[in-house]
Amino acid sequence: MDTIARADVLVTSPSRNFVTLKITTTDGVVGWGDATLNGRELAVASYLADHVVPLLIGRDPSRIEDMWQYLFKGVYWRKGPITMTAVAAVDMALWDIKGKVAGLPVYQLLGGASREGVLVYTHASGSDIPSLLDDIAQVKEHGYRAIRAQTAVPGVAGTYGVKHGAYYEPANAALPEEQSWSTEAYLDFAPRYLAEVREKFGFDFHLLHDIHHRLTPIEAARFGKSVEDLHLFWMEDPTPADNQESFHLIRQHTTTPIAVGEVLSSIWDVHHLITEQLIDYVRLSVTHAGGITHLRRIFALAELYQVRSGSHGPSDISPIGQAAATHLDLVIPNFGIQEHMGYPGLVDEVFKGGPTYADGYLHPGDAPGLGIDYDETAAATFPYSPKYLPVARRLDGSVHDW
Ligand code: CS2
Ligand code: MG
Repeated sequence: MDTIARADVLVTSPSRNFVTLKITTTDGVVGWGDATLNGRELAVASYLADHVVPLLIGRDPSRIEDMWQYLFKGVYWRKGPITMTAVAAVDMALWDIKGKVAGLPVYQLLGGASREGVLVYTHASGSDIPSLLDDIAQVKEHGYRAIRAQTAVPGVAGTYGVKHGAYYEPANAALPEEQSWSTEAYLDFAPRYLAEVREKFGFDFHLLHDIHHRLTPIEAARFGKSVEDLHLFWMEDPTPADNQESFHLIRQHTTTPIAVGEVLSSIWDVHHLITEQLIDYVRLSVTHAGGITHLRRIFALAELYQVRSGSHGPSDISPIGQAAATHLDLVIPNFGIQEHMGYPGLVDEVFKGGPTYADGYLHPGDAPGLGIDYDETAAATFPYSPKYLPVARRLDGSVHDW
């Protein structure tokens, strides 16, 4: 019987940090899993190397569900982003191996394609309204049918979501940068710039906006109401979802669709949001929510309540995680949209292959497994470099939600 012969945890930083799990079987089949958790990369690397790798050796790589249960229930300390990212990496690597052994792409193992391609949204941003409008024009030229729009807020230094140079990367400093925040300025400005976007470009594309947990429920309700005639595809993370109940308040006031999930990692973090129909899109990622096995279960629950998927796909999920997401997206009946932020140039020196983009859609391709490779020699030339997400402070100096 083919068993797991070894597992290696690899950390590389081609412009930003990525953690990768490589599982090798006694038959020499290699599976890749993404274990990247922005700003906490080494915690997941240690969890895997110190506590998970020793458990894998000698096990049957074909028993994906059993391995998932073993690593989730068997460890006693379940859930949480570190654990669920580590479990996700093992899960992804085992699906990759299963596909390679079967000679089939993972989406075929999951039930086959339900659609021709995966609708994606990408980012546009600007330091002011004219530069946002220019950025949207450029993004539209690349064929994107869905665009997330963010602009710096006047009087607020370092607003979330705005590029500094050619590329937007929120984890930008060896110690967390401190940025400022004013809810009043944001609530006054954001609806106005989103209205200008619709005025200039019309309604024939999906417009998204990320609030990044900055509002209270009643503020989010006011925001949602004020942009209703702009027909946003969604407002993302209007308020922190630690208290799932609080979304009832937002729902009572606005029909603007709501997307939540990027900082959450298990079905228990979203089950109330889903079963009470408090959100329209569930945005957990394969990488942070226990892999294909667990995210598929979350999407199946969501389907019963007409909640669609909208998976998180920023540059801090590696191309392996993005490939795994694309396979799942192609199959599930309640797919909504997939984030496709793209990567800075050096990343494709390490990660080879993966989904292809054309005309607003991604496709995972038909190579066996996840369809992506990792160049270990290239990766070794990019050593880990600590990079943290910023911290937000209100104008009076107190800490705000990031
Ligand atoms: C985000 C991210 O993609 C998104 O919607 O909110 O940019 C997020 O800030 C990072 O993934 C944090 O790790
Ligand atoms: Mg977001």
